[in-house]
Amino acid sequence: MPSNETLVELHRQMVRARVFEEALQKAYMEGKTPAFDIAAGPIPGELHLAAGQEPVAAGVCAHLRPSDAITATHRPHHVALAHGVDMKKMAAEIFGKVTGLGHGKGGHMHLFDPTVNFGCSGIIAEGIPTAVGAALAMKKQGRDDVAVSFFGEGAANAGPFHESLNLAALWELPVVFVCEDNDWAISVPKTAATAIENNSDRAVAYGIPGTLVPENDVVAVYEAAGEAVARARRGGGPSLIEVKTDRLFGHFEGDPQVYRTDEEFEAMRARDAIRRFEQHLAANGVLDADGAAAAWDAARAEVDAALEFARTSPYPEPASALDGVFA
Ligand SMILES: Cc1ncc(C[n+]2csc(CCOP(=O)(O)OP(=O)(O)O)c2C)c(N)n1
Repeated sequence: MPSNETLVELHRQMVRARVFEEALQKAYMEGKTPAFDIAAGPIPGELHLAAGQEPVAAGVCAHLRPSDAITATHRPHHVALAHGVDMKKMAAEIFGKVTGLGHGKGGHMHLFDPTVNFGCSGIIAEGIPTAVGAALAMKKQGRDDVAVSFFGEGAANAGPFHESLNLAALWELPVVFVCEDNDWAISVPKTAATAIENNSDRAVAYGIPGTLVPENDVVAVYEAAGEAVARARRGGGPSLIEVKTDRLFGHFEGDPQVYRTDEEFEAMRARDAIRRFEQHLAANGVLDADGAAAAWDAARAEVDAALEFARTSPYPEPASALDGVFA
């Protein structure tokens, strides 16, 4: 069981991610309506939000340090924040500004922060073999760092998932594979894409441990990840974790979500992982309502400052368009 201090930190990280994404959601729609114009407004292009999936990021990243490597997906914000990526630089990148992590050239699906070894990609399953490569480097260099790859249940049906687990198992690499099963790959439900109910069962095919976290519960994720990260650090090789989580918003902002029912939305909102965790913390005397409210207030202040930094930063100069481009 995590200490009370850790529980409060898990809560803080989840709240930061939720507030950040709700603010982005609002900013994203500026100028894009009435007829949805994806190129308009301060955040042009697609935006994929992970609201609802905060327990996965907070529970796993609580065990990591900056020298550990993370690969995330097109839905990366909750993981980036939990791993210590600077919120201001991240916001600026999402707004396409020169003060951003990638000088405004990557956007929200391509956030890279070498100071904490964080990367992500809009290419499905791309980060899985990349994490295996990072883990191979760590092993060859004799470090006790670990690589963690976050990916969706849709990505678990792609070839790179299987090849990565196979090699990581064979070479006993320090990598933890974390599947965020939010049940949807865009508009395709998991049941329409695979006969496997729990991807954690696939671990057995590669001779590595597989753990199912059946609820979107940050403490359960923390416990499962703690074991997997410790095993990887002590040279015990890779493991696979699948967490049943919730994608509260659309696949991307502007997604009409005609493929989901009202009942599904109601059920998801009723079991919101942050609110349920707050009830748990209050019932156990860890954090009362005032303490929880203070965490939301602090997150709002941090997010306001980050978005203000992003909005007031300049765009890159056109003359710098080819800087940093491989030719
Ligand atoms: C190689 C590749 N194929 C297809 C796509 C288009 N695409 C973007 S997101 C997505 C679904 C991903 O679903 P999942 O892995 O479950 O992640 P989630 O969106 O639920 O977080 C697809 C097919 C892509 N980006 N890359």
